[in-house]
Amino acid sequence: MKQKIINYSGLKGILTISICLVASLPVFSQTDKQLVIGEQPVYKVSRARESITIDGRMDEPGWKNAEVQPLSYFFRLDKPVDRQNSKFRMLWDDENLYLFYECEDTSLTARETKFDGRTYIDDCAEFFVVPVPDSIYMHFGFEINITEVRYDYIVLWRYYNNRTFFISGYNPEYKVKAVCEGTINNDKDKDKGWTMEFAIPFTAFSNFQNVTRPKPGARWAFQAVRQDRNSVDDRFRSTSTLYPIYVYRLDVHQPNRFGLFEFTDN
Ligand SMILES: [Ca+2]
Ligand SMILES: [Ca+2]
Ligand SMILES: [Ca+2]
Repeated sequence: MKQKIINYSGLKGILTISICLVASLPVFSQTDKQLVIGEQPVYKVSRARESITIDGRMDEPGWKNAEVQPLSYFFRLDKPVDRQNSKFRMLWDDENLYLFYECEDTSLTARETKFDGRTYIDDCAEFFVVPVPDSIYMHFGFEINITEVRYDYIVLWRYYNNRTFFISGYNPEYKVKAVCEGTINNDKDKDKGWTMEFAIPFTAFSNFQNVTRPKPGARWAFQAVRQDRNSVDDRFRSTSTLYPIYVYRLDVHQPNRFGLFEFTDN
């Protein structure tokens, strides 16, 4: 069977992915007990009843209706200061997925200024998603630092010779806004934290989203991650995740550790 996996056309990098990709790549079933230790909880995504303004603030009443989950699985912890709390929320409507990250942070730090650069070394919100209810070897990734520098890509996890490939030429349209309480890149003072609000249109997933259309009851696989860097001169950062990482240490992209979210009408 001839497979067309990814085709970029024009400057916008319009993505087309054939359904063959889903059928042909190896799949970890969410119910495969050999691969999944315990059942991952399903995040229930409430509907946004009114328009959401992407301003980094939770002023809209809809956010009060969103399920709140802590990013409570920490790794790469060095000092107690590295264990800072984060909360994750998500909503949806007919056009968009909305994300909200709310993070305590005593030291706001972000150095990357280059689009598609190493934002993940900074204070950074990360979201990995694939519009199917299974952990396949491919996902879409969004990693935005607190100065709103974007790194977006498609991951092909351990795709060839056990190597993982990041296709950074994927540059979808979406909105993101961060609000910082404190001073960025000043180690001398004590900051309060940051928030980040996203609207990712379903069109960012191109025709892939037709596999499991957003509607009540539909489930997609995902992971939410926060990177926490606390020193301007040291690239060390701690990491916290919504779902646990416990097979390949430090690899937040391992797809069989993703959880699921479910679109609801609530
Ligand atoms: Ca808002
Ligand atoms: Ca990109
Ligand atoms: Ca920090």
